[in-house]
Amino acid sequence: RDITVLSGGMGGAKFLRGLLHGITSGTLPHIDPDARVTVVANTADDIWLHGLKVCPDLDTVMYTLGDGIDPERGWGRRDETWSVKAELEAYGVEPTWFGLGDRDVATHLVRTQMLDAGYPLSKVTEALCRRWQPGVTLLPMTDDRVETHVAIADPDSPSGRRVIHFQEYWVRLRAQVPVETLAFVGLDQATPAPGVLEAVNDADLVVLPPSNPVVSLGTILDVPGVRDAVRTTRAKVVGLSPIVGGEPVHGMARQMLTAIGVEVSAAGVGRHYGARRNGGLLDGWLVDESDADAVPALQVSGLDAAAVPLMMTSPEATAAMAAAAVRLVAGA
Ligand code: FO1
Ligand code: CA
Repeated sequence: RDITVLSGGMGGAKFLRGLLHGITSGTLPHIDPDARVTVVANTADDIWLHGLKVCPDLDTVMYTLGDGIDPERGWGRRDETWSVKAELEAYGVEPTWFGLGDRDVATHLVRTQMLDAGYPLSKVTEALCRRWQPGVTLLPMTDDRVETHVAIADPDSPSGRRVIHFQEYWVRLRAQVPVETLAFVGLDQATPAPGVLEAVNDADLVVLPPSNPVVSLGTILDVPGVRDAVRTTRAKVVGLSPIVGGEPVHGMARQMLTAIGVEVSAAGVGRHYGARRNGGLLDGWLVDESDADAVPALQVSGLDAAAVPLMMTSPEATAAMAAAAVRLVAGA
């Protein structure tokens, strides 16, 4: 069986670690221990900084599955040091709000050098993964440059607003101010990276993990061709809610969902993706047990839904979530 997972950064990476744990331990129904996993990762929070191309979601997945991640932060390298950051600050070079660790910088140097030499991001990612051996095929959603920008209110600006890079919104402003609009620069001109459409079309199972539905999975789905591939693949498509008990488990889903007019609830996100039999994306939608009361209404709207514990507290707990997701669509 081939499994394809569309992934953002931390939520997706954590889910993938549990999924791989479930596969290798043989606890996923109908899935062989030698099942292959392909990950299509979001690249819309990528940023150029100090002349370097930084791909946070690709690196978070690669480091997490390659056991190089800092487990406390959930991003960047373990045992990190920060001399480069301190030296840049001593020069007064902006931005100082984004931390490139010394070990992490090596990844960005290799990536940028290969991009400058003409390799596409997908080839660069393959090369980086030769070191990290993440146990999955890791694909960027596109080789083209795509960047998420966020418009926020700014009374000092003549237009009344200011547009900043997604990373500035998330890291410097900690997502503490409302989003007026989101702009996904380059997204509608982007083409899927080699292997992305095949990974969706030829899979037996496509999983939408509990990643951000707007700035992680929304951007992957909006790469022209990807959403249609998910709609029409012969694979079963199952998603796991990133909203638990009416609250985003992690990150900035509230601001982002509000900005695109989607209700911040497990049911709201499920309806946003939609049921495949009604032209949407999902065969099944898994919500947390605390959102079990949403299941009957979701089923009425055509979506097979079930409620199980959805907190990724350990690889074992996450593997159990993955098993429930497989079970939900296995019979469908
Ligand atoms: N997150 C932070 O909160 N502060 C940082 O300084 C920071 C630096 C950073 C560098 C490389 C990288 O791969 C990720 C980094 N992140 C940092 C995480 C990143 O901002 C995000 O969490 C995501 O892009 C959202 O998925
Ligand atoms: Ca992300």
